[in-house]
Amino acid sequence: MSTFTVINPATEEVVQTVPLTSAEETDAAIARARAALPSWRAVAPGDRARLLRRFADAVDADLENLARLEVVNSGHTIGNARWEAGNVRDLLNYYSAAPERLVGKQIPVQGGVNITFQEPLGVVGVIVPWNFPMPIAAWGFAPALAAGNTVLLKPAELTPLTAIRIAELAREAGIPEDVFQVLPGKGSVVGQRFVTHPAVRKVVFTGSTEVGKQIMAGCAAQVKRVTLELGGKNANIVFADADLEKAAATAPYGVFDNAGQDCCARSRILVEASAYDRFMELLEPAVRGVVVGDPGAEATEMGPLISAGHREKVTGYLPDGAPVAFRGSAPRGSGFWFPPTVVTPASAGDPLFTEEIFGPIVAVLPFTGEADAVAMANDTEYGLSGSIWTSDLGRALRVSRGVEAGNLSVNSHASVRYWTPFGGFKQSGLGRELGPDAVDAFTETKNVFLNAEL
Ligand code: TAP
Repeated sequence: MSTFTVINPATEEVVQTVPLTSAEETDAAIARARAALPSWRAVAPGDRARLLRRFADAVDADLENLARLEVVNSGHTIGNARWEAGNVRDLLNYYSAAPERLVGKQIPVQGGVNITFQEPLGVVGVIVPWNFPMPIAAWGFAPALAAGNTVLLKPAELTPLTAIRIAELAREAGIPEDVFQVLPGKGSVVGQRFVTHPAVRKVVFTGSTEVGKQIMAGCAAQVKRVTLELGGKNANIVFADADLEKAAATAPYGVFDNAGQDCCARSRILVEASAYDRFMELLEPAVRGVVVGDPGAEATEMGPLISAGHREKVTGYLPDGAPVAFRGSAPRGSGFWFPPTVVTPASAGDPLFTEEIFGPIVAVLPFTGEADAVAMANDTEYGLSGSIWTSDLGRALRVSRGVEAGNLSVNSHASVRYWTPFGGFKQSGLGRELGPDAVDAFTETKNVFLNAEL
């Protein structure tokens, strides 16, 4: 049996060894998930709702344990990790209201009655990346289960521990074993079977745009439903009329949270030319003030990168002579540390300004006027999130409508709330997760006409 050794990214110590699911074991799990469908669908709506609420309660009771597991496995700060476990609980509670509300329509027709049903899709495969193991898993499994589907969850090979624990909690709460299964393993093995196995009716994928394209192409062979949440190179647009102190004080947290390993990271800062010097003056102490260190300590604001390989990739963006303006601090010694770094590329074509680095590097460039800001923000294949800092409400609305991205914030960097929709424009993704309509993405609409004139 092949295994994966989980390493604590803050210490480089071995945490534990996890068995990897083989292709044959994946097929067996898919068969069990398929066999479990009729009985899961048949659970009365109120009972399915109750089971999801019990699952939420079990997560809540285990919140500190889940958070500590994430600190050790992923290097997330304890504050973030508690929020992430709480997000799983909140999603389960929110979507536990769905089973009794999966209403159809009665549409007037001649000679009978026409009604619609929201039918579950069947077996759903959820493929999760390593950057937010808990929330991204629950964004898929909570609405999918609520809609009456059975779910197979593949955590990232690097970060399986919280997913394994969440599966145990589901069982404790009474969710049948085959209704929700967690399969730690490789994307090229387990994830690939989700794409190619005909019994899996939908794939929910979050990760790189490159792999997302392969998943979409693979799903096309079976016209398989697919939701994609992919990369981002998001713009934080700061106008001269903004509260510059607040914009500069918050900008580091808009990009360096989770060590920049966030598809919503505002990794491009566009500053109106007339405010550029003042903004940079304010940004420097804010960046130097980010507390980087032991992710388990309450005061820590940024932990390490996920792995040695990833740190190497991020470091590759800063060769000798790279346009580094200033940097924060990071511990030395063991751990995959990388200090918060601000760069000022010479042009908007620099890879520092165009590529998703997925680390704590932010590129700053000036712009002149609203149209230039929107054009620069949109000059990317991505379109996930972004921020607009201004004191002019009309401008805030105009720029919000002009930027091609799915999730924008004005005078804020908040992108994610479980009750509002989330997803990308352009190559940042396909479909939406979260919010009131997420359950629709896990159902098919069936139309039935009943002839009243026989
Ligand atoms: P990906 O390779 O895209 O991995 C994401 C998930 O997909 C993992 O669970 C992975 O499994 C699985 N996977 C990989 N190849 C697959 C395939 N052929 N079929 C089915 N599933 C497959 O991302 P990564 O290697 O972790 O990170 C690479 C870069 O992607 C990062 O540096 C970053 O730029 C970007 N990224 C973006 C996001 C978001 S949220 N947009 C998240 C993570 C990474 P295993 O890795 O376990 O084998």
